[in-house]
Amino acid sequence: MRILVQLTENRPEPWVDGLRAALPQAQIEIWQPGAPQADYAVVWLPLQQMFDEQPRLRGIFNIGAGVDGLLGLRAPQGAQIVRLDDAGMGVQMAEYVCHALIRHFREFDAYEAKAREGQWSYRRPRERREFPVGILGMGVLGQRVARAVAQFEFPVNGWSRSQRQVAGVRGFHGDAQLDAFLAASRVLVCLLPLTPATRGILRRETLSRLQSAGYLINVARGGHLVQDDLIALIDSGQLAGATLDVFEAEPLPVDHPFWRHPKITVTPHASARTLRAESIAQIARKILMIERGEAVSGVVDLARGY
Ligand code: NDP
Ligand code: OXD
Repeated sequence: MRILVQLTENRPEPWVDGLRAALPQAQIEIWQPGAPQADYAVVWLPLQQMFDEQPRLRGIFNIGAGVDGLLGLRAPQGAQIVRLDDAGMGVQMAEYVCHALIRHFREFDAYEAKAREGQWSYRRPRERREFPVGILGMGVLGQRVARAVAQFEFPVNGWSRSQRQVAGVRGFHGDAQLDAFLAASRVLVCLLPLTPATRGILRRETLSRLQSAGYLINVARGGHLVQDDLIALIDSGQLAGATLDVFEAEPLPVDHPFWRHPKITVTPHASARTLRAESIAQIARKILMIERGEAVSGVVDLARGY
């Protein structure tokens, strides 16, 4: 079995070493133009040239959960595209979202500002029932986040494409129920894949349907958000603020207004990092399953976009 590794924005060598240790029977190399035909590829933002040159690929493993970087490409016909399925990202995402939510709900930013001035000053306790959390995208990560948020006893709403029943979550699905979902939510968490159907979903029209003083946590993709609409809604007081981990252009340009906005918290696409050891173990396990003719989870439907 032959495996090629082609990673943009990531060093391929540690992946090659890890894959060789996990699959000693396989021949594993960094892809170069003209490489011999392989069975599997491990990729991040792959080049069309590799797909064109490798028509015999049977599996293409994306080292992230989001496959938006592959959507414009023509993959070899017989290849299943497989994304990371949690692989240690779920718990990180749960930490990140709970931190952002609780920091906002408990007003820790205001406490920190007072502490910097040496001031001992209380804030009025807020009611968590007045902070229902709406999660856009109830897949692997959305469900993990919903579970963590529910542990802190916030009401949780979830929105997905198909109908889903998740314990402790009020479920909404499809475009027809989006408005009702937004109206039932005050804190909005975006955990959708970026597809033609979801691009720009965080815009004036949708964000202004949130309960008053709404708050946005975007941990999915920058392309979900219409940036100017967010700033206008915060500046007008309709939204209380936002925590943003992902941006249309990454790194976020140094002169971007998000960096300095007092009600926007920015992190550098760090909410759930790909963990190499977990990811390699998952990919190796799935390659062996495909070799045995078994079905694997996390197979992407390119027509659907995720
Ligand atoms: P999944 O594919 O498991 O879940 C996607 C969810 O979105 C599903 O519930 C799906 O609905 C729903 N969905 C998709 N399209 C629509 C639509 N048009 N309308 C309504 N619901 C829709 O993905 P993951 O949970 O694993 O990951 C989600 C995203 O998180 C990734 O695509 C990636 O962009 C982002 N991400 C960001 C990271 C970061 O560091 N910031 C790290 C990892 C991921 P249904 O259940 O019906 O299929
Ligand atoms: C991912 C990411 O999609 O890191 O996994 O953003």
